[in-house]
Amino acid sequence: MTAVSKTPGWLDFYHNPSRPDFQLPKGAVDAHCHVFGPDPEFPFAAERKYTPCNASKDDLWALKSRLGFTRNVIVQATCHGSDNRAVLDAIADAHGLAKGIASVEVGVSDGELARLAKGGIKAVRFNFVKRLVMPVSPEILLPLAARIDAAGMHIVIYFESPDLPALYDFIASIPAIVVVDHMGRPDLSKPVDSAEFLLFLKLMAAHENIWCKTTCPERLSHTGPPTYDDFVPFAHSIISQFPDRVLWGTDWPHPNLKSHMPDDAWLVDMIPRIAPTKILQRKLLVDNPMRLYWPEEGV
Ligand code: 0GY
Repeated sequence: MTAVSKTPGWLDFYHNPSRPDFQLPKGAVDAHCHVFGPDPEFPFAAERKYTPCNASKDDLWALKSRLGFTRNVIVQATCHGSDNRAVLDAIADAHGLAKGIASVEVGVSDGELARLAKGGIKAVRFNFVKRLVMPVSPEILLPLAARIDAAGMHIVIYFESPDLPALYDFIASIPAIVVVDHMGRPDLSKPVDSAEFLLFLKLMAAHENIWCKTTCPERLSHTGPPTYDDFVPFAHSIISQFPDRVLWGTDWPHPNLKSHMPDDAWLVDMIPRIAPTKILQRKLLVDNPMRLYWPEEGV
């Protein structure tokens, strides 16, 4: 079978990233990353909105050791639809050092949810980003959220900040842990005390089951690489207010970036700027992800 062609203009991940200046704490978790294919072993879904480069589990393990991480949480990317085999294969290859976030059809059976949980899947992602998927309505997702919770998993949710007002009540009503991707994608050109970002902080303050990934300077920043200065006040605000409900990840291999591809070491070197103390760094990178994804380790 011949490999499929990448989306025109697709930026491949950065090969041979630098070693970061910031030394990660022992046992650090990259809690948001993906694998793409490799196609044709793990073919991309017919309904995908983009065709990426291949980015295999072995490429991910090489990045992990280059940057100094110990564990990964691998998020099913939309280019694989609800076929979670590439993520499950990576988890099985990681000897306990990787867990996963799946995507499922709304009609998924309880048996399939149990199978995913047994394979190391810890959550199901609800995606409301219209350029990536056809979003499913909250009324349909609520009963599914209850079934996911019953299967011992939580919810990861991806949306863009203009959609938060419409999704607010739905997110607030989910009867399980909810992890919001990329801080709900705030507009970093607005002030950190803009109504939009304050609404997100209000959501987190009001609901102790809601967590957040302080991820994606490379995706959200307007000031740009390598220091992504406008990202810092937003991520720092969340980490300082909710230090026990924040996670960090690389987002490697950075799907759909248009302007540049970061050297992943730049992203790691952002960490002491958004989490300036050793205590915050340990919560962000070790204690919180371990509690959520490896509770059996009792860290
Ligand atoms: C991300 C971001 C994106 C893509 C996906 O599943 C995906 O295709 O997550 C994006 O394009 O914003 O979370 O890595």
